[in-house]
Amino acid sequence: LLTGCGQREEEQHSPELLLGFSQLGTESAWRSGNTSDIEKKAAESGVSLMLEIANRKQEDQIAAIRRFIAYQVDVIAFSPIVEEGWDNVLLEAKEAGIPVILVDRDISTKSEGLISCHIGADFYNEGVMAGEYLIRKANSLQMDEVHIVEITGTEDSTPMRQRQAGFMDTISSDPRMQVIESVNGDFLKSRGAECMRYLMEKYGDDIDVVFSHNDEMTLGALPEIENAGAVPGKDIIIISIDGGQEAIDVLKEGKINCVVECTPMLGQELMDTAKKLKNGEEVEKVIHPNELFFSDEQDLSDLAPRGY
Ligand code: GYE
Repeated sequence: LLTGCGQREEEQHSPELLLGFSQLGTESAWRSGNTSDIEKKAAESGVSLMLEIANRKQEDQIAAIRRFIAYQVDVIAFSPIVEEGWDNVLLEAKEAGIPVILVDRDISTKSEGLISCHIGADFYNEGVMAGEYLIRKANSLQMDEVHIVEITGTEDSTPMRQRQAGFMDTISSDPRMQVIESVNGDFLKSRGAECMRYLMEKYGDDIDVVFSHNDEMTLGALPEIENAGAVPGKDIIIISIDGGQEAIDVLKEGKINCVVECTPMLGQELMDTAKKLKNGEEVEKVIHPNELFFSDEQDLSDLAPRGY
């Protein structure tokens, strides 16, 4: 009798679902906002979350996924730092019968059926929006040559590859556009600063545009432009991606010209999808959130706080 009561109690209080999530790191406001949103939405949805934050190392993420498998979680989710190299651990998850959701970044694999769903932004389209803005801006300033430097995100990561591809595909039909150098800033503020210092020393006044793959690197780059005696937003057109509060404030000050939104608020979709997978329901293969775009073409005085 006692055991029976105990069991019923346990059933009532046990969480609906145990979700293991491997976050790739803490490199940006975007990343911290993404982690907090997932923690918040898990708590609100009655999902018990095993959260592991890797130190931007693929092997840490693989070890975390192996712990989730050993623990027999219901669903595994992770944000892969790079696209290649996940097949072995994902096969192990598949053999254990645990569905896997990709959050934010994608993977590249030739194996079928390793992933149930990918919830993340359309990074290619973000690059397209950045390129389209630049074409409009060059038209309005009547520029006849546009010298661009690109500060890219982590090599071999989805947002780095797709943002670059979308941007290049968009500007390449415009003969004024010329990317004079592309450097790897690894999505880090400190690297953004180093890259910009190097670029200012090498090209100085020749730079018309900085296309930076995230806000963190942009915020690192701006003081380096000023130190070199140029005015960001005026002498050099600054294009960024993410749309965190700090970058939006700097956009309003006029030192950034355009910020393409990439929302980190993926927690609710993740919880809903994980529950469906646990119940054996069908889910969509790819889920892209809606995204906005902010620039000096708009009045942003009424913009709500960004939340990251
Ligand atoms: O743009 C950047 C973060 O993968 C979309 O990673 C994410 C990117 C984001 O470090 O700030």
